[in-house]
Amino acid sequence: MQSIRVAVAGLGFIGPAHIEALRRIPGIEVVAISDYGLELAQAKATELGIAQAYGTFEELLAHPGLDAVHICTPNDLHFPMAKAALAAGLHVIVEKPLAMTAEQGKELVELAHVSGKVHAIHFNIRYYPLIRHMRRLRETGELGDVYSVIGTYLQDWLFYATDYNWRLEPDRSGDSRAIADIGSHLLDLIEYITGLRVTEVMADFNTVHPIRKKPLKPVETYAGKMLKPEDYADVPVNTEDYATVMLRFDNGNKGVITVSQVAAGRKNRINLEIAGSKQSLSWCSESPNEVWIGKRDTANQVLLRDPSLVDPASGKLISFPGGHNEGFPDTSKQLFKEVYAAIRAGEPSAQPAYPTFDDGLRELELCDAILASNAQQAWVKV
Ligand code: SOE
Repeated sequence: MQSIRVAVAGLGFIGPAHIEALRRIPGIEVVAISDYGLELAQAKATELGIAQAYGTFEELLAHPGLDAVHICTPNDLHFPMAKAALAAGLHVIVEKPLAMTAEQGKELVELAHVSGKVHAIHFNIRYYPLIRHMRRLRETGELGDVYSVIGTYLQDWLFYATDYNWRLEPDRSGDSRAIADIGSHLLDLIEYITGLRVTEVMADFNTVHPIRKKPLKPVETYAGKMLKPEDYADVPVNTEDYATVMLRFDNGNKGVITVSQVAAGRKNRINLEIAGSKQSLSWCSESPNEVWIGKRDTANQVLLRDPSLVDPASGKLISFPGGHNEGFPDTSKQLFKEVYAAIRAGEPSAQPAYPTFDDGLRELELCDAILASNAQQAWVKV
């Protein structure tokens, strides 16, 4: 089988996770990487066992015989890099958020559609098998009509004023932080599982640390927790540490999400509570191999991830028997398996099962409406 040759740009927190996932899929070879400057890129390439390192994205794109590129750089680089990669005739996989604004997102969607290339966004949380099982319960009518959705996404890696990261800098991360960074996952999951569309939002943000202490040397995502307090610079921060957003759905019912990156003890915890007219579903990313099924008239149930207990569409995302738990790293492997099946076919599938730039644009449009609602302290239509 001819190897698919892949390049990865950006080797901070998630880039190496992409590489690890790609290496678990037969027929894919990660042949080159790029990062900020040749020295850093070469160090990362040596550490990861990648043959070729480049100090610029332009050089990476010029690597001979590439088929696809993964863009895992800070948010401000997603748009220019994805645009250049499509122009270079590559299949493109971008980390979320797709871009900094819906306007940039719209341009990328148009370019991607015209290119005929596979375009995907790393909404990997969809690929916990029981997330797809929850969607199937809704599609088959077993959930019933959705009465309400309550979602939370809580972290503590930015808990201290001395926790610092590029996501705190609007020119690199965008005008929203917690909503764009983790709220995007939560809203994507809600619309993916329920099939509903959010039509209006009412948002209220809070910046718990309006002044943060910026360490005077680079810090990778999550690594800030390892630093000892010493020579920091005071930096004003105006993006949200916390947000609650009330939601109105196109079926007339409602929901609410809360995201926070300053919730001590919650490391990376997504919790979904979906109430249907026939039963309720509840799922938590800290125990992703089980889903709670709530009943009015009989005992509640807990379903454990097991290929024999879910339908084939969800079973496709399960590599190990029941009880042999799968987790965060497996979600990227399962997502890339579906993306690379399309790449191996040479073109996007007509109805992609994987999240595309169109899904990335959807989150940017939701984020823009949420930002406007918080600014106006009023309901805003999406
Ligand atoms: C930081 O909040 C982060 O790395 C997000 O950017 C990722 O999308 C999420 O999967 C884990 O947390």
